[in-house]
Formats: sequence, C-alpha cells, structure tokens
Amino acid sequence: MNLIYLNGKFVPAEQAAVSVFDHGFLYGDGVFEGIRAYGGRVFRLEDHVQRLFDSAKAILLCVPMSQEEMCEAILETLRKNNLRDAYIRPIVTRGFGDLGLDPNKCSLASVIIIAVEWGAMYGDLYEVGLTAISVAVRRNAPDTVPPNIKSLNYLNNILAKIEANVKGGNEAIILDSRGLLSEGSGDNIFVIKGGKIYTPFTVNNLKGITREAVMELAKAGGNEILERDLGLFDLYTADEVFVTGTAAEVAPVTKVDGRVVGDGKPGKVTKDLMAAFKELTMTTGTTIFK
Ligand code: PXG
Repeated sequence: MNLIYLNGKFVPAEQAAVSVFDHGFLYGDGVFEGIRAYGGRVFRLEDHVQRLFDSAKAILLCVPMSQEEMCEAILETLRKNNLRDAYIRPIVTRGFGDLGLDPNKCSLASVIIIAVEWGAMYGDLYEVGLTAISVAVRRNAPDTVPPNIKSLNYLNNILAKIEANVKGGNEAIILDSRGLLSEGSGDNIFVIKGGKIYTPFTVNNLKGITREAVMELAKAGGNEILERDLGLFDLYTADEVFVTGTAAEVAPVTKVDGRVVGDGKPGKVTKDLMAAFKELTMTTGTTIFK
C-alpha cells in the first residue's frame, strides 16, 4: 500500500487528504517539486529542496521544517514505500484558512510528500523524437507569477499542453510575452546550430535542474553552450532540438510546427547528452537505503 507523508505522519494513499479550505486547493496557493530516484539514489535532492524553499520564500510561505528535515522526510517516504526508482512530489501549501484569499488567515502550511514508481515518460518517442507545437498561450511574464516559482498554479502550462494535444503535438513550445522562446509545458528547451548549443536565459522559464545538469555535461564533453534570447526562427532552422526535465529527462524533438528538425532523427549531440545524463543519474545522487 502506498504511504503518503502528510504533515509529519505517514498515511495510506486513500486516506491522505487535505481540507477543502486549504488554500492550495482553493487558490493554487502553494509550491511543489518533482524529483526522481534512480537505482536507489535521489538525483540532486539538495538542489530540488533548495528550489522548493526558494519558491516558498518568493511567495512568502514559511515551510514548517528545515531543508535538512525536508530531505530526510523525502528519503523516509521512499524507504517506507520501499522505492528505488521513483517520482517524488513534495508539496507545500498555504494550509487551512477561510474562503478569503488572505494568506494571513492560514496559520500553518501543509507539507505533503508523494512517491510513486516511475519509468520513462515518453516511451518510444526517445528514439523517434517528439513533435513540438508552438502555442498561442504565452508564458507568465516575470512581473506576474514569476516562471521561476514552481507554484501549484500550473493552469498556464496546462493550457499550453491542451493546445499542443489538440494540434497533434507531444509537447508545447511556449513563447514569452515578447515572442521569444521560453520553455515547454514541463521542460526546458535547447537548440543546436553549427555545433553550438543554445538555451534561453531563465528569466522567462523555470531554472530546471535537468537543464543545469545537461549544461554541465555538455561543457564537460567539450561543447560550447550559450544562454541567449532565441526565437521561432532559431527553432525552425536548428540542426537539433531537445527538451530537458525531471519527467522528460533529455528528449529529442524532431518536428516543430511542421518543420523537420535536421534530418528528422535525433541528432548526435542530443544522443550523446541523453547517454551522459543517463549515466549521471545512475552513478550520482543521495543513497536512499543506508
Ligand atoms: N519547466 C517547467 C515549467 C517545469 O514544470 C521544468 C521546466 C524542468 O525542470 P527540472 O528541474 O525538472 O529539470 C519543469 C519541471 C510533468 C511535469 O508531468 C513536469 C514538471 C513539473 C510537473 C509535472 O510533465 N517539470
């Protein structure tokens, strides 16, 4: 039976519930993380917990535990469920309040940790590549809900995903309010042209932990990797395109808005990075079972 960490206790999944007065439910007022464990090791656990606390700080949400305690609670959730390969979802909500939106009425944040067994997200698509669609919905501007906050309000990204689904794509490419590339609905984007790798600055997207790892791997492999403003032209004329995320890992994109990327197959640089990332996930990380 799956056990959920709920405010310091482990509760069977079917009994793990928050109040309908929780502002996470009423208003999407809260933050979350998506973390993976591979072969008994949690990938970049401290980085994810740091980002969770940064997201919370940005919305003035006090997490009722330390980062060390959060790491330990995550590891304990995995141990209780005997999980070695898992997707982990810590959630911190504003907690119980009244129907008004004022967070001052919520005295204590709720902390929930869900951990489930998980395999590859895109299945066969890692071999053939994803079809991406640029969508009409724009990424939240940095002066609205900053895209750097992993908040419980994902409607903007969900609208993008719906649009990509409706238009027959596997993933959405979201532009920012300037019309520049930001990211996918749940992953960061990279384009390769003339042997160089480019990715947007993180002012208009989530600073992905997979993005960071892939940038390190690319540099270590002798590739030049640059952050810069990018547009649809860069995407349409790229030699290779790939997306990165905890769920997606490193996933090649072989078609964008009807344009074939490169020769229509996952490119060499992308494939090398997919292999290097896989190796990194299998050989590093925090050990679950001591
Ligand atoms: N951008 C956004 C908007 C994300 O939500 C990423 C980039 C990649 O970041 P990491 O740190 O994971 O490399 C994410 C995170 C899903 C799903 O089911 C994906 C995310 C979050 C929630 C659900 O596809 N990705």
